[in-house]
Amino acid sequence: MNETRRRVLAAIDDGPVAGPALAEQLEISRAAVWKHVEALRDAGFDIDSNDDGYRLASIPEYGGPAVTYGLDAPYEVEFHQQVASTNTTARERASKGERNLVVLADEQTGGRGRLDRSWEAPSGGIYASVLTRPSLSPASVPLLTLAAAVAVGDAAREAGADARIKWPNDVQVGGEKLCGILTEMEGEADRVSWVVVGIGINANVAPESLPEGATSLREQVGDVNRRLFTQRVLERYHALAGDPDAVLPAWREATVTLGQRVRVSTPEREVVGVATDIEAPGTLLVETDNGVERVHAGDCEHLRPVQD
Ligand code: BT5
Repeated sequence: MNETRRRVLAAIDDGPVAGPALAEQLEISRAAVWKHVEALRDAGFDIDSNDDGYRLASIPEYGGPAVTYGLDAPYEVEFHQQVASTNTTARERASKGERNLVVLADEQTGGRGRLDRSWEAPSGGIYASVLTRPSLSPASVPLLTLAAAVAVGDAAREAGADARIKWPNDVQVGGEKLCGILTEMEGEADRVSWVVVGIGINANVAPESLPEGATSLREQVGDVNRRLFTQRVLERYHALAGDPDAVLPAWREATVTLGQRVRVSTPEREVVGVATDIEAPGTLLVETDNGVERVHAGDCEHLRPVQD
């Protein structure tokens, strides 16, 4: 949303504000005020106008302008009712030089997981890919995946779900998957060019439309306000991405993996033991029979504790 439109909305939020006063406040012509108001109405904002002036009556339920409105993070939001994969679209935007963009969709027809797996993304979920160009080395990028998991976990707990993070990239409730994260990037050895953090949240979707082992916010706590939920996730993600030292402590607080017996599978090996801690940028420490092993990436299974 352009800056003037943002300011128009802020000004008429507690309205009414008369047209001439608005024009003066924003230092634009009265005709320009009218043009912006019409554009905002087209975007779904309900703006009353009468003799007293303009007043914001309601905002759209969901979509790009709705999520951008009042968002405390520097992202533009590009919304699609349906798209193949928000990560793929965000990568295309990255190749055109864009930054600080969130590609958001109601539904994906070709949602992607890690390692060419697919992600079921029926209408009603939250599918968001955050494109940024951080001053980070590629080696530090896994921290952003953790930051996204913390952000979703916090938002889900605020909504009443008992959400916990499973290393490295899942948010679960009661062992069932609520959210997955797919981080993609391009860069040189010592500097990232762009990063896309793709976040898939089973929000207002029926569990029957999801694979086995998945759950949704609808199932756990009932439907949520997707506009507010998405804003909370983006705001928390943005704050953590700008404060990397805060990520690991927040992650430790919210994870279910630490203290568990785990089996971590990577293409090269399998590590079994007790997950004891996490190190930057996202390395899991596993206490095995042969000492501590460090695992940088992989699929993690929580095992039942050994019975005595
Ligand atoms: C992930 O992969 O969990 C990453 C998922 C990222 C999805 C987001 S949506 C927005 C953005 N655009 C995209 O195209 N992708 C990102 P992974 O850890 O590999 O888990 C994939 C596995 O999770 C699948 O093989 C299924 O077993 C399972 N799965 C598929 N859809 C699911 C869903 N909706 N809920 C829970 N589990 C699901």
